[in-house]
Amino acid sequence: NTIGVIFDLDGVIVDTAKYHYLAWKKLADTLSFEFTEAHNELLKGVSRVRSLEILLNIGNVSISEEKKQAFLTSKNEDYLGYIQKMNADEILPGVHDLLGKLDRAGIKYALGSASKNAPLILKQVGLLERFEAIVDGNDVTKAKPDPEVFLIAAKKLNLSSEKCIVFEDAIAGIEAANKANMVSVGIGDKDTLSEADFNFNDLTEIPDNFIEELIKETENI
Ligand code: B16
Ligand code: MG
Repeated sequence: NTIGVIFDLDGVIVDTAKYHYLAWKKLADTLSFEFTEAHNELLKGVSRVRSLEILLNIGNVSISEEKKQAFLTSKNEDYLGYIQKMNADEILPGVHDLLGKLDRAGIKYALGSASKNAPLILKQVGLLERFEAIVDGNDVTKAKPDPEVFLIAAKKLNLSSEKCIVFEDAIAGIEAANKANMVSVGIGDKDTLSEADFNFNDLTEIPDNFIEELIKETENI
């Protein structure tokens, strides 16, 4: 009678949004329109293909399907250049403590990310072996806010949805967790993530007894 945890990657475990931004900005530069960090917020938690569509909308650019594919490839090549330089220093505050606590409590955790590069990023920062299961952009047909990614993760953890707690930094991710009937924990701005069951600015703010309390609460489910 236990629970499981599902972590989003970008914005919860590491901050890869800054590298996505640099790579998308380079593309916007070649297309001669402005792409700001505020624009980049719209791409958080969103799939690569959808991100390109949003970006092209911002620039009011319409291009052929062929060209889109070429842009997706070159953006990802630029992005890979950044993530290949990542190391354990880029793990966000509170991650080590929380994973350690879960390990000691015997609570399993999985990754539920939209990124097709998730395994590489986890390998770079030395966390690949820690996760019981990794579900990423390669495993899903429907992107967040569809709950598919988290439902597959729950299955891999051998747990029912109600027993899973999702840590997410994106609105689409909180929506996905709620749709999956999981406990949603918003990491970041409380007003932006107001749909979450719980809110914290970052993982260091999670109280010591948070997980224990959730175990008690879900005991009767
Ligand atoms: P890729 P997450 C998401 O990761 C990012 O937040 C989002 O900005 C990105 O477009 C998406 O992954 C796809 O990434 O191009 O590497 O497949 O937050 O779901 O861990
Ligand atoms: Mg995220």
